[in-house]
Amino acid sequence: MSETIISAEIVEKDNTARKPDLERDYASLGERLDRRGIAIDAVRDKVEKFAVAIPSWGVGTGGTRFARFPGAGEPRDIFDKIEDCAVINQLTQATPTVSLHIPWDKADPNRLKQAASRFGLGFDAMNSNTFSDARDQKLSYKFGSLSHADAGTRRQAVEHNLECIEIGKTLGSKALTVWIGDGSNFPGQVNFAKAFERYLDAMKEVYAGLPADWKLFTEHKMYEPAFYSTVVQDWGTNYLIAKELGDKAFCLVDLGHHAPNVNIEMIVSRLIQFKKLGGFHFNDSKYGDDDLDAGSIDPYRLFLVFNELVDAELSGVEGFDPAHMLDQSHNVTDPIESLMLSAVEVQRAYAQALLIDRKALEAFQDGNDALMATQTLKAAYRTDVEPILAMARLKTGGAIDPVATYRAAGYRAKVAAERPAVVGGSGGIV
Ligand SMILES: [Mn+2]
Repeated sequence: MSETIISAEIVEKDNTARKPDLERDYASLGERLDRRGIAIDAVRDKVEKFAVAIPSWGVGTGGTRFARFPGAGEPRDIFDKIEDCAVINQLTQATPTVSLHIPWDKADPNRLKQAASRFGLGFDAMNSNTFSDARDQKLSYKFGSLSHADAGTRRQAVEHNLECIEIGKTLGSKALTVWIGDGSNFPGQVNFAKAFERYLDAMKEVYAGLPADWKLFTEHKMYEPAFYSTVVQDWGTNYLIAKELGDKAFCLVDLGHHAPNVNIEMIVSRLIQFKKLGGFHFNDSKYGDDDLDAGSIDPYRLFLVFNELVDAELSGVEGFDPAHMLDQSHNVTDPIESLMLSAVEVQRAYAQALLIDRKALEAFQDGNDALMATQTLKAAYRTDVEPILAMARLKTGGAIDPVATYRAAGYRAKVAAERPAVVGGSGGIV
């Protein structure tokens, strides 16, 4: 039995008060879904099994390019971060794994493994960092890493990625996510083709170091920190990379890494169709890589992404098994609260997508009934699935209302007393 951080009595007390209303809401929704030919318990079962990984860097205050305003009780190191992640999973029962960033989270892998398993947590994809310079680093990444003009710098970046794989092997991770900040700020600064060629050559060495049962995720991003050109700037380039590297290489879609108004759900569909969808960094954005909470700006877009995912799941696309991770930065909210709600938002989009009448949708598509086709999606999206999500949490030992229980437990005040404020910190936005 794994340890819990929030006392069971507090969770129980809050759940007991909310349970009668939840049961009524669940029964009422069950009846309405039944009329649509949907068994509510089957949807709840699927939601219970749905998991999304927490990024270790997400539990600290991220800040922006301009300033960082540290919150109370911020994690001092990866072990504090693991405790915060344990709280998120205890209350939501949706986040059983943590995604680490090296070197930010560097520590004895065996100690890390122990610390996580105390709370029943595992490790998701490892993330390498060649977009900033570590304190004792020999060569700088100021002008790039895996695509750097200098062979020594590229070698150093390759070695770092291989080290991430080594650490991940001990932790039980099964994937490496690579995002680089390489690119240029001015026209003419970089030769596009040569830089991409150097990147591919370096990534081939990283790929060669992957264990047989691992996956390699490459993450594209349109701009920032490079503001003129980025080596891995879009899903097309990302697809070329995955194709070039081999069967264990897949594309990772960070929802905030596209131009405004780009049809992300169609990108997802294309990557599924050509067996190169590796997974997601869920977040939301209004303008750029805003790293806002999942579903906070455009929940319909999140739903439309899940429409594609559920379509693939139900049609049994071979090898379809995308990784789900959050990737957010929190400047004005308690990171634990934001991450709990984001995990729930991702689950919500999944549950809503499970309610789509796919037979009817297909008939409307084939019959060119645009109005009814789009209404079929809306009917599922408009359904308030909260009782399903809450019941899934209650059944698995979580909180009916995670934020309310978290606040009642006074966790933030408790850790604020135990963890002295840190200067600087190791947050980041990727
Ligand atoms: Mn990301």
